[in-house]
Amino acid sequence: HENGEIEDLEVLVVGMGFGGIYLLYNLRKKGYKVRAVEAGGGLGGIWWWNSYPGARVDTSLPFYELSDEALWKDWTWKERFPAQEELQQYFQHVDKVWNLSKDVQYNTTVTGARFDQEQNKWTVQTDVGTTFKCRYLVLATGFAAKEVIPDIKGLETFKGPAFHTAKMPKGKGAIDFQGRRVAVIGTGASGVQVIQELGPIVQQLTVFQRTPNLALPMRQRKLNEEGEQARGKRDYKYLFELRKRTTAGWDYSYNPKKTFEVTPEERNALWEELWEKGGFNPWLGNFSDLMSNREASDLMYAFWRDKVRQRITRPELIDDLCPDTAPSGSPFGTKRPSLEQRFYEVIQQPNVELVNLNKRPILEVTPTGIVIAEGNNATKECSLDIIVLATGFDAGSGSLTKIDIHGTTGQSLKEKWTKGTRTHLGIATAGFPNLLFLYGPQSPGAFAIGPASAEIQGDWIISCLEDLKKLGKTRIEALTVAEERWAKLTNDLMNMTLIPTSSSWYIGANVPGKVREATNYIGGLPAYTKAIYDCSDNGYEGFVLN
Ligand code: NA7
Repeated sequence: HENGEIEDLEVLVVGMGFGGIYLLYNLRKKGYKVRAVEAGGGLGGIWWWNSYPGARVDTSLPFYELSDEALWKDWTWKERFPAQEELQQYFQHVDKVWNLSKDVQYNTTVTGARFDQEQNKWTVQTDVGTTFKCRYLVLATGFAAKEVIPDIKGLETFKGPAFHTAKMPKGKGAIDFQGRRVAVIGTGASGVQVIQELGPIVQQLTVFQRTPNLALPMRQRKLNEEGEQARGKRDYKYLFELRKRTTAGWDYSYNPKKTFEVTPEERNALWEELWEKGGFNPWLGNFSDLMSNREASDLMYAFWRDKVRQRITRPELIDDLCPDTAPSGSPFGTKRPSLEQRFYEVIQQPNVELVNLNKRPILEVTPTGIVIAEGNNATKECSLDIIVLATGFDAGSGSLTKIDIHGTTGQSLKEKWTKGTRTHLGIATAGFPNLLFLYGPQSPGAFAIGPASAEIQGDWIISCLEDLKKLGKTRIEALTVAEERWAKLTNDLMNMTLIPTSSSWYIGANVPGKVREATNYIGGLPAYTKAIYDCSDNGYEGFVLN
């Protein structure tokens, strides 16, 4: 189609990360007239956008890939936790095998959508002028499509490149960090990765840290092609089944025992074992009360602290990196930990300065650097060439409310969710018929492995559209009472944990002014799968079909 022309589709999928890709391919296979739009220039969602040095997934293989044998049989991974470049190659492989790009309009951002009640169809506007008409609009825009840009005085006056980690210039105009003076603001997962990568190559790195990261060892390693991968692939079918049946999509769940049920020797033995395994093992393979019992969390914090302190050779950094007790707003386990490779060594390099923002806050950004308060009314300007904002995302709802969507009530989605997100099963919301979310807020989304969440929800959405077709219906809408129930459930589950005591994006606490509520359903993949299929088995309970 040409720009400006309206395409009349059964389904328009927005976003080509794992979720959108899975849906586009499988709906097309079933004969649907379906197309996709993607804001980026290629497939991969966050793996297209996040191209900062060191960007790497925190989920190991084979759990972080699609389960179709046609895709994995001829694909070989090089590392246990692949970097963005390798993930990009994987998505190109998926594109080739599944032949997706012919149905994707790239470099196109959906700006708004209106529901036509006469026809039960959506009209969808984009920033390039193309308009789509579709029966069902599926937003697979991911949990991290809206960046958090800190409100720092003078930021816009900086002369050099200043960008969020998800928006680093690519291709022509790409950034050369070699020998430059660089600032990184934020020490979350993205910050840790970019810091440990840049430290060794830049002239000077200044790290602005608000809260120390309770980073865990990644234990990265190369995968041996013939032996290890070929052997591993014999288990793939079993592993892909298994990932649907564990809480977060791994081949393990929490240890059924509680922290204080075992002897100190048993406890330490398990912790040492999990520490050696690396990855999220010390978090998601830990005792079952790690995230609900503050004493358990604090004891695990002490274990973590002592491990990290063994690597600190500059004692003046101990309080900033691994203080005696868990940092405020960050009990162990309540934030998604980063997986580090050599972060604690890099942060201690002579060319790296750690600025603890609680002691030395940023006063302003000038055209040439960042001015910080040094105490006793003294200030200091850090001279800089480049500023990297590793300041995170308006997770979950932010990816959806940034689109100007109007359903049947006159209220936009953003207006509807001002006082709190409301969805039925994390998939739909009242007043917005035929609008479906994949990997959206109040779904397992980012609290479970991405491809596993996406496939579980994607399969359900497909079976839902198939049922509607069989029943001769053209409209599905969530009921208010059902979404109130689901919001209560997702928040009740979250409130059973310590997460609400943290400043994590899991409860929207990282965005000033955002409602504090569960951004994800944390009841685990098996319980979620049961909930969505109980709903459809009971005649789409909580929805009205017309
Ligand atoms: P995160 O994990 O939300 O980290 C953001 C970091 O930025 C974190 O250290 C924040 O400190 C810091 N931050 C945010 N706003 C500010 C301001 N205004 N000033 C200073 N520092 C600030 O985002 P990531 O991109 O690292 O990771 C997101 C997810 O992607 C991650 O969980 C993985 O799933 C992959 P804070 O801790 O809030 O004090």
